Amino acid sequence: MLAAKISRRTFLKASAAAGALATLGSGFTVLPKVRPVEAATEEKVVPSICEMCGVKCGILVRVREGRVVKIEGNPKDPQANGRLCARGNAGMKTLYDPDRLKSPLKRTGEGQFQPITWEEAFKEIGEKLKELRHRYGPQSLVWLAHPELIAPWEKHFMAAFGSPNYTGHAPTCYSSRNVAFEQMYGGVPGTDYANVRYYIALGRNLTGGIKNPDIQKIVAAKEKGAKLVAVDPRLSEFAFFADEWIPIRPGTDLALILAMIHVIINENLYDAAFVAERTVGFEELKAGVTTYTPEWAAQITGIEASTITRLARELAAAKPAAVVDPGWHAVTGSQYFNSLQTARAVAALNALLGNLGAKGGLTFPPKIKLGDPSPLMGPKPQAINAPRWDGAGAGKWALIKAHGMIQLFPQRVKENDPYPIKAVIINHLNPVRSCPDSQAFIEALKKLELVVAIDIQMNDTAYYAHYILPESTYLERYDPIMTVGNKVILRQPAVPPLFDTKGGEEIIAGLAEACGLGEYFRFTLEHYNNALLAPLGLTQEKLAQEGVAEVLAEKPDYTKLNTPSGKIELACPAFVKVGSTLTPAWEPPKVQPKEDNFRFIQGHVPVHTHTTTDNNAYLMALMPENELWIHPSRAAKLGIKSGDMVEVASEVGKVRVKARVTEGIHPEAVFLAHGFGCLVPVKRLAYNRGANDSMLIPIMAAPISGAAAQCETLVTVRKVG
Ligand SMILES: Nc1nc2c(c(=O)[nH]1)N[C@H]1C(S)=C(S)[C@@H](COP(=O)(O)OP(=O)(O)OC[C@H]3O[C@@H](n4cnc5c(=O)[nH]c(N)nc54)[C@H](O)[C@@H]3O)O[C@H]1N2
Ligand SMILES: Nc1nc2c(c(=O)[nH]1)N[C@H]1C(S)=C(S)[C@@H](COP(=O)(O)OP(=O)(O)OC[C@H]3O[C@@H](n4cnc5c(=O)[nH]c(N)nc54)[C@H](O)[C@@H]3O)O[C@H]1N2
Ligand code: SF4
Ligand SMILES: [Mo]
Repeated sequence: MLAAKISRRTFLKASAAAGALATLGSGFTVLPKVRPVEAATEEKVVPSICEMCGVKCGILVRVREGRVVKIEGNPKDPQANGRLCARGNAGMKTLYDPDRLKSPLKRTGEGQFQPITWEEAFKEIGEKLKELRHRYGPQSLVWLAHPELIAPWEKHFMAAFGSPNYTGHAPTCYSSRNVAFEQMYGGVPGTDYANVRYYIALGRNLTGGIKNPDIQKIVAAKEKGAKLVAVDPRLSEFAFFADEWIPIRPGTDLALILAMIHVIINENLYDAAFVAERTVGFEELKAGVTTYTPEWAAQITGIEASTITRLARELAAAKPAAVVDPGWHAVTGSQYFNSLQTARAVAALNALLGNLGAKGGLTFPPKIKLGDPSPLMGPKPQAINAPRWDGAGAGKWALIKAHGMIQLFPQRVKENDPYPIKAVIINHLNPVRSCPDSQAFIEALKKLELVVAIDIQMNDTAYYAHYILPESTYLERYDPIMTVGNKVILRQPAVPPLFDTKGGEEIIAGLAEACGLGEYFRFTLEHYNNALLAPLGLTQEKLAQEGVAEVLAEKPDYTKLNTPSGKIELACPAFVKVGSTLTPAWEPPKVQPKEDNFRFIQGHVPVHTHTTTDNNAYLMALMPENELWIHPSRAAKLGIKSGDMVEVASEVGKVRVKARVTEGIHPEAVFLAHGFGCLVPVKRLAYNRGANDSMLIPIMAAPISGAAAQCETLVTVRKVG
């Protein structure tokens, strides 16, 4: 049984130093046991934070003779709990990747770069930024990032520069889920996975789109007898692990959830006391779902009406330790035009179960009161009047100020709309492959007067930059502190930088100095961390010893939510103001495949992180390329067998990739794992391995949430070899 195999011991002992591989039947891959590293007198153990994905588990880094020899989970860290996933274990190969960026680079031609000094790089970038600000105004600079621990520094730089254009990756990931829960619950709750008794995942692939702490908890819940249901058009890693797999027609989860609400209200299975005390708008919700019967939903979803009714009854019977996962990326996050309505329906259904704040239900994290570093951070930046480049936060996009619409960047650059964008700084992000339409993004980068990429490796986006500034990896640098639950955690270097790289804070302060904004950055990262830690009686130095400290945290008050009514808004006027319905309502997905084409769906895999790990030797040994999943009934008609090369084509691009014929995919869809098909020859392991999904996806913005809706893409498939 998988649950037994992913034991604490396996996680702890799994080491990236292993050569041989063990693959569990689910496709969830862990590395086998190896000899424990022998304690040597000179060995030091540095507690720090993993950055092989955004989850940031606590790690213990073993260093011998100045070299990292092993990375383990920190048992004191609430996320790692002593264990790491395959990617966390493989971090050494990112540190010691021979293809890493080793010094600042300046572009000299297509794919050609020359090493320059940091002084030269800062000076030349600073002069260009000053010139562009003078000619086009500060809003002509956009900063794109996957916001990480350094994000407050990036935002401070942009505020000092006078540009409103700091933009994260949200619409390619979680915008719809966040907008729904922010408006209805006042924030996005997590799930108490450890204690859940009945759990439904709408495409939330817990064992594939991994969050280390959650996977450990859901395994524990399963061991205690929880029932796990995976709704997914694909036999995902979680569908394999769960008790029941419901292979839904893609894009139709909204109908399933609306019908479950219908059943739970009609059969009086909801938590009436909770609904009366903690929600508003129940009568409107009830009236809104009268026509959404299981029979209606069966026709749309392809799931039998009796199954829908059974799932609703089983879920309600387990309340309040019963949850439909709010999700992350896929269905409720950003992949469909109706993702926002789906997330709203999920939020409403959970409320009917009365699970907010209950054991095994939805939870908000406790809050730690940190200090205010702003007195250190120079003069108060002037107010900015220019609108954002992407329009987020105004008019029909009023609800997405914090999320933006990064995917529109190529169009806005091309059209000089709403004003000329002339320069971009891109940190910890690879939009050429993580945003839709890779080719359009490349064209936009070529049009700009200044492109600066900050990364640890030459990614597909940096390849088009005028300047590349190499950041030290997470094993070589400090970062702003982070908090999880009631703990504060520090990232600190395990080894000094191997090459001529700098920490993010030095890069940002260096850029600021060079464009005349030095007065905003007359403080060090240690000053900054100490200011945050001051109320807790801690300093960076003290925290460095164990890497983790437990502190006092304020428990959330579920009786007073951060919504206009202070309660869960089942009927939510905020959505009406931006042109939507008061309560969750059916909206079909944007596109519908026919007999000669497919819906193109994508997702993440257990042993890689997006496009970040495609040159990591250990992880590439585990999974070197992706394959196109196609159903046997469709493959037969197209004469396609497993292993054949196929061409996949959409309205914006074409890719070639191997086919994998499998019953584990809905016949109307084909699936490709995200994160392959690197376009840059410098990354020797990654280059041209598998196919780049983003090449096929047109640029879109779903109504209200602005989500990128990557799965609203139609493709044709033909055999080419
Ligand atoms: N078609 C399609 N597109 C998708 C997805 C999908 O499933 N399908 N998934 C979406 C999702 S959920 C997300 S979150 C986004 C992610 O999209 P991105 O945020 O662009 O993530 P990556 O593609 O991994 O690129 C991250 C970059 O950060 C760099 N990096 C890693 N560590 C460091 C560091 O310590 N410092 C610096 N400066 N850089 C570092 C890596 O080398 C890499 O170049 O992609 C989205 N795009
Ligand atoms: N190993 C690993 N872990 C990761 C990441 C990673 O890249 N690698 N990325 C991290 C990030 S940034 C994120 S956002 C999360 C993402 O975590 P998830 O949101 O759980 O992961 P995705 O891979 O985006 O999920 C896609 C699943 O949704 C299914 N799906 C597609 N269309 C539909 C549909 O219409 N209905 C239903 N019910 N299912 C559908 C797909 O088949 C796939 O199994 O993972 C995080 N953890
Ligand atoms: S989930 Fe895995 S890769 Fe992500 S931070 Fe944790 S150990 Fe590292
Ligand atoms: Mo994501």
